[in-house]
Amino acid sequence: LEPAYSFMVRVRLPGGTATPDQWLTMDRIAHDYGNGTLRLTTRQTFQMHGILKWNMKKNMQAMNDAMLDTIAACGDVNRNVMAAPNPYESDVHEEVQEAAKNISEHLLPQTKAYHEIWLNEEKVVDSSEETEPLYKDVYLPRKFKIGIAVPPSNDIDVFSQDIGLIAIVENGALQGFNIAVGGGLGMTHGETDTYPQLGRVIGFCPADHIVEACEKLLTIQRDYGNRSNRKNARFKYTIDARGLEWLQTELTERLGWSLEEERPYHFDSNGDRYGWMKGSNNRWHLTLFIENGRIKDTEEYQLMTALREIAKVHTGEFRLSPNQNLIIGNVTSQKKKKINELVEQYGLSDGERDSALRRNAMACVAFPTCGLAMAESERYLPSLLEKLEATMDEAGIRDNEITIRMTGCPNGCARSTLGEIGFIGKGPGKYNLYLGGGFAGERLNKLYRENIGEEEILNILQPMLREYATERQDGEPFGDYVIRAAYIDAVEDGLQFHAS
Ligand code: SRM
Ligand code: SF4
Repeated sequence: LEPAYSFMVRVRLPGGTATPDQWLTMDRIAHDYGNGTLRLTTRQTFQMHGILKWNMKKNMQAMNDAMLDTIAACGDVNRNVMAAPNPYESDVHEEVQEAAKNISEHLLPQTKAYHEIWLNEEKVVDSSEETEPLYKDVYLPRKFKIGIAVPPSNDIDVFSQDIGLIAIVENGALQGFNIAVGGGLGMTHGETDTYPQLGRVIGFCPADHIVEACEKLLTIQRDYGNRSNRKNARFKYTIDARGLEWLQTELTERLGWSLEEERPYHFDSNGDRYGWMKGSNNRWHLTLFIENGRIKDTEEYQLMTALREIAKVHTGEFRLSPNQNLIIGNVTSQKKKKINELVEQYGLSDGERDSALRRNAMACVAFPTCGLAMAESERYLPSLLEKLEATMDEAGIRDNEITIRMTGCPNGCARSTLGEIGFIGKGPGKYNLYLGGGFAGERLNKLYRENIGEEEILNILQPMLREYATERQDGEPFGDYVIRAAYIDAVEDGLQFHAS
C-alpha cells in the first residue's frame, strides 16, 4: 500500500495576472484535488495544498489546459516575477506586465523534464544532451527573485528582491527602470552572518534593454554566488562580500555598455488601495481585502463561492496583489453593476469594514502546512489584531495605517523584517518583536524584544500605540515615530541589522 503523500503546488504567474477561466480552473482543481482552499501568496500567485501524489499528474494537466504551469515557481532559479498591479497606473500597467512576462520567460530553464513528467510528452532528447544556456549544468546557488514596482506604490516591496526594478514613467510613458540589487529577507535565528538586506539602486536601464540587464545580473550570481554554504548563497551576500563597485564593473563588462544615472522616484507606501477606482483606460478596478490571502468558504463568509460567481461573469482579469489581496481588474462599465451586486450579495470586503491595521497586515502560511514553521502565523495574526484594534479604536486612530507583518520563522515569507511592526516566530506562541520598518518599505525594522508571548506583546504595544496617537507629528508613520521616540535605532544597512 502506498502512503498518501500530499504536495503543495505553486503556480508561475508573472505579474500575478490570471484570466477568469484560469481562476475557475484553480477553483475547480482546489476542490477536485486540493484541500478546497486557495492561497494567494506574497509573490502574487496561487498555492494549493493537500494534493495527493496520485492526483498530481491530473492536477498539472488541468492547469496546463488553462495555460498555467509551475515551472520555476520553486527551486534555485529565477522565481515568479512580480509586477505592480496598481490600477492607478493603468496606462503603463500593460507595459510593466509585459516586461514581467518577458523577463520570466527569458529566464526560464529550458529543460523539457516538466513536460515529460507531467504532460506525458515524449522524451525527445537524452537529458545529457539538453543544454541550459543560462543555468548551464549548475543552475543558481540559491533562489533568485525579481520584481517591478511602479512609483509611488512600492506594493511589491522592490527593495526585498534580488533584482528590484523601479519603473520610471515620464509623460505617461514607461522609459525604463532604476535597478536595485541585492535585496533579500531570509535569515536564521542566532546566526548573525545571515541577515535581511535591502536592494541598492545602481543605475537606470532603458526599457528595451531590461531583459538583457536582468540576464547578466543573474549570470553574475550564477558564477560568483556561494555554492558551499546555502545560508550565505543569496545574491545579497555575493554583493556584500565583493562590493557594489565590483558588481557594476562586472555588469558593464558583460553588457558591453553602462547603466545610466538613476532617475528620481518616490514611494509613498507598500500597501494596497482598496475599493473601486477608475483606471485611465475607462475600465474599473476593484481591490478586495483577502485576509492573509486565504480563499475559502466558511458559514459566515462565502468568499470562494463569491469569487467563482464573479469569475463566471467577469470579462477582464484577476490580479493578485503582492499584499495577498485581489483586484478584479479591467471591469467594463456594463459589468461593474453585476459585479457590484455580487460583492454586496456576499458581503465581500473592499477594505471599508476592516480597520486600517488589518488592511495593512500580512501573515505567512506557517502551520499546519509549512514544515519550517516555529510558531503560528496565518491562523494567529487575526486574533492578535483584534486586540490591537481595540487599542487603536480607544486611541481614536482606527483609520491610521500601520504595517504589521508576521512570519512563523525567520525566512520572512510575509516580508516580516519590512513591517513597521514585525513578528517572527521563535517557538509555539513565542515571537521576536521588531520595530521601526519604513511605511513605504524603504527601511528594515530591528529587534525590540525576543521570544515573547501575547501578554507581553500587548503590554508593549498597547501603551506605545496610545502614545503614538497623541505624540506623533503630522503624517508621521508609526515606524518613524518609534525611532524618533528612541524606542529603537533605525537600520540604515542590513549589515547593521543585528548590531546592538
Ligand atoms: Fe517563502 C520557504 C511560503 C514568499 C523566503 N516559503 C518557503 C516554503 C516553501 C517552506 C519550505 O521551504 O518548505 C513555504 C511554504 C509554506 C506553505 O505551507 O505553503 C514558503 N513563501 C511562502 C509564501 C506562500 C508565503 C505566503 O504567505 O504567501 C510565499 C510564496 C511566494 C511565491 O508565490 O513564490 C513566500 N518566501 C517568500 C518571501 C517574500 C517574497 O519573496 O517577496 C520570502 C522573503 C524574501 C526572500 O526570499 O529573501 C521568502 N521562503 C523564504 C525562505 C528564505 C530564503 C532565504 O534567503 O533564506 C525559505 C527557506 C529556504 O529557501 O530555504 C522559504
Ligand atoms: Fe514557513 Fe517560515 Fe515561510 Fe512562514 S516564513 S511560510 S513559517 S518558511
